[in-house]
Amino acid sequence: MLKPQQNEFRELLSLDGLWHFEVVNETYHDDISWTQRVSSKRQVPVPASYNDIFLDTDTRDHVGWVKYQRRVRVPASWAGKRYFIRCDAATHTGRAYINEKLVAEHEGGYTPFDFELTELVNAGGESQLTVAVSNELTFETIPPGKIDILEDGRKKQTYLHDFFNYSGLARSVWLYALPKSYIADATITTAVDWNQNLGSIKYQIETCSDPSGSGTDGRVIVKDEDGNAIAEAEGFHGSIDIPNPHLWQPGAAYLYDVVVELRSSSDNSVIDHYHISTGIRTIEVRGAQFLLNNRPFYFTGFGKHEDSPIRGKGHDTAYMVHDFELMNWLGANSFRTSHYPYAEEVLEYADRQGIVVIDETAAVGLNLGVTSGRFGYKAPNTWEQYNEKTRAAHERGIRELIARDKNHACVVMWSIANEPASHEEGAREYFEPLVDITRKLDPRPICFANIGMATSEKDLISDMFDVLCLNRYYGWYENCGDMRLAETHLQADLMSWQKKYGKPIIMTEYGADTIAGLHSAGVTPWSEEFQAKLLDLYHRVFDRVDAVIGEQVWNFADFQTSLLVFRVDGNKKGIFTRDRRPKAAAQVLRQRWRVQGKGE
Ligand code: GCB
Repeated sequence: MLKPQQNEFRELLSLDGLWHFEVVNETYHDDISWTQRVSSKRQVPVPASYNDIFLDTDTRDHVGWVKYQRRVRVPASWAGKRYFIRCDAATHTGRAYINEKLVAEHEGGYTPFDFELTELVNAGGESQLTVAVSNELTFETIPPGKIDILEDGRKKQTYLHDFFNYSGLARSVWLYALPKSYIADATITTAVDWNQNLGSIKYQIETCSDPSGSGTDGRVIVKDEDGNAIAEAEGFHGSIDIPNPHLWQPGAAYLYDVVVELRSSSDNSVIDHYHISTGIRTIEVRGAQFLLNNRPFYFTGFGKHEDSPIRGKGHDTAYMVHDFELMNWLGANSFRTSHYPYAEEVLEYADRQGIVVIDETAAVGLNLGVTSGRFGYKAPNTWEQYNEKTRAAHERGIRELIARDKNHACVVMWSIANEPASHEEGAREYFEPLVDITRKLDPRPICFANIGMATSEKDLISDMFDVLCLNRYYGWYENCGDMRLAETHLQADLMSWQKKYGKPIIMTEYGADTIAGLHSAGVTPWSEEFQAKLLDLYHRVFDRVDAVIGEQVWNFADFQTSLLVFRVDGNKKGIFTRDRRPKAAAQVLRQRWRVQGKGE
């Protein structure tokens, strides 16, 4: 699961660019057609969701498979190495073929998969790479969805989240080479003994050995930010002391370079190495406080989305850096990767910038009551509709998220679901094993984002989690436009959680849809004034409730949704428009977080 790197032992080539592209017609199913040559007349950029690239709605709203194809040449100089391809994401199911051979299949649209080419293509040789991608969501996938057949025979995908089901190869694809014996995985955890001001870096290395090669040893070297080696240790696992550590702090990141080495036992020569940027910091939930480096931390920031015009969920470095600049301008110190794991580059950048991340799985929409409530019919019990396969997919999602992101200093908590039906019978049985698995995999605190209908009296699972993350829409979905009722209800709600659990509370969603440029002296919903005033109201209430240790506004920017009568070209709860222009509410946040220093 280690992200590929380039160094003197490892090679890395990008396969990004234009790929040949075809929407798969439902009628072909035999194996040959999957790998037939795709015409070069239609090409699509990678990385990008394909939906908004073209102008026809048949492509945009296609339900099922599409094919991406290109030629891949393995450099002749890679002879004697092992080489692989990695798709950083294929949303939601990916199948890879080398020439006619199926070589990989992966479910889960936001985590990577790799496959080996060594035995299939000679160094110096060329082959055809086809990646088929399906966007279908069912009751057995995460996130879940449902496919109906329309009266004219077309498939229609519905799902239980509002963001648009962007599909395709939205992240990079890589060709990379490793030495025959290599470092397969490394897990780093850090601790600090506050009495002695002594930091420690614990490590565990997994290797993959060449059966015909000599034995191997592990070694770890820690370098400071200036590149000076300051400590080292021998062995595949151990702990390294760092006296007077330079801490990774929110807003002031410091990253040690942990160099993991694989050496030959016979002559001690280095066979492979891998660099892990490591921040030394501690995380602890104590009573109703969230301690970062032994000091109470207050989260300010957003629920975000990977979403931008034209490229959909395609990773874009320019948007990423600009988004972080905007967050910094407001004084935001954190965000949640609502509602799926984001591109790894985003976490690397958050590590570097000292931005705190709540890292979420793609388990959004495990709640049949949400839409039915809105349309006024009674939904069946959620947990009777989902089954063991849903839970297995959810478990895989948790495992892959933690395997991918465990070494990031920025990740301070795992969110294992957004707005599940935590108040319906069966929720506890569904979540208990998932909580156990998450805790076994990693020591970080865990949470899920709670929906308003699962009140403190009705919710059945919150005692199993470390932090209460609440999504609330008083003044918008409830008591729309009524600021007085919104304030009373919000306060009563927060107080009831504080009283019942005594755990820290983060408001992980609050906000109102707002049309940029719509103004109203009477402060009516949808206007910029209303959004600004509503945020003020929430902040007043947060400051009255001791257990509230964070506020993340919904959403950082406007984003595209599926077609719904109450969404005009998307969800407009952004503090920024989709092209990142600030609405008036940005000044409310800037005043509170940057000028008054809430969260510092
Ligand atoms: C929610 C969801 C989020 C939606 C938001 C809204 O509770 O968690 O995904 O976008 O409400 O604006 O409706």
